Amino acid sequence: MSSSARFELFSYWRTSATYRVRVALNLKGIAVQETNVDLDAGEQRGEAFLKINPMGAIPALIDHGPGASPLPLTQSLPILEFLDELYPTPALLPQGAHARARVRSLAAMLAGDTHPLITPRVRKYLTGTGGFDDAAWRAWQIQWFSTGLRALEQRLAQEPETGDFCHGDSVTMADICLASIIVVMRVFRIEVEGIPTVMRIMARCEQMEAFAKADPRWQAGAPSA
Ligand SMILES: N[C@@H](CCC(=O)N[C@@H](CS)C(=O)NCC(=O)O)C(=O)O
Repeated sequence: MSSSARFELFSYWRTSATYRVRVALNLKGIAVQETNVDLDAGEQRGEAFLKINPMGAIPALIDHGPGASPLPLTQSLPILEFLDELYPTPALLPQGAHARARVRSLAAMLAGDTHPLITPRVRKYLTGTGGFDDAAWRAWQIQWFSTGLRALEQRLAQEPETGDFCHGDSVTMADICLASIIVVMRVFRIEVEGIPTVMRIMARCEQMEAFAKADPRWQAGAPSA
């Protein structure tokens, strides 16, 4: 890595999980050197990258700081928690055990139960072995984006802890996950109807530079960049 940045992020312009890490780094003002892994060319399944993450998925984060472990960190939510522990301000989790569990639960609905279903590896399997054509794949994407976001909408609309953001009036990792799904839906030109609270919070997030700068459209390698 040639840059003097402490962190190296293995990334690709349009990925949802990498976007989460980008937003967290931006919120905390942490410099990063990005190393491109071309998902469309299948680089995530190449021998070199599988040494970094045997799961063949990004993000992966390496801490090149003095005395830091050289082992790459993977999985966006543990990476967010790692950054939050190293750089506590602004906090990505609220105070209080119940509040923290709520935020982690909202985040997991999207990062754990929604996003993995629409990843390139699932697409590769369904359109190869599974016999899906493009229309069936698109219907699949719409099905799982809708299921996750409508369940999230129901919770956000009903639970009194919801504020300007998913939890109160400060950004948490739940907002980062919410935005990470909407930005990637835009890349695929998919819209889900009937999620007004989700879209209100998305608009609020996008007023913040940390989110705006992380948008897939502005990343190196994006079609318009
Ligand atoms: N649960 C993981 C998901 C990682 C993941 O699936 N990343 C996608 C990009 S958003 C990927 O690299 N996919 C490669 C593939 O599916 O082949 C996380 O949150 O980091």
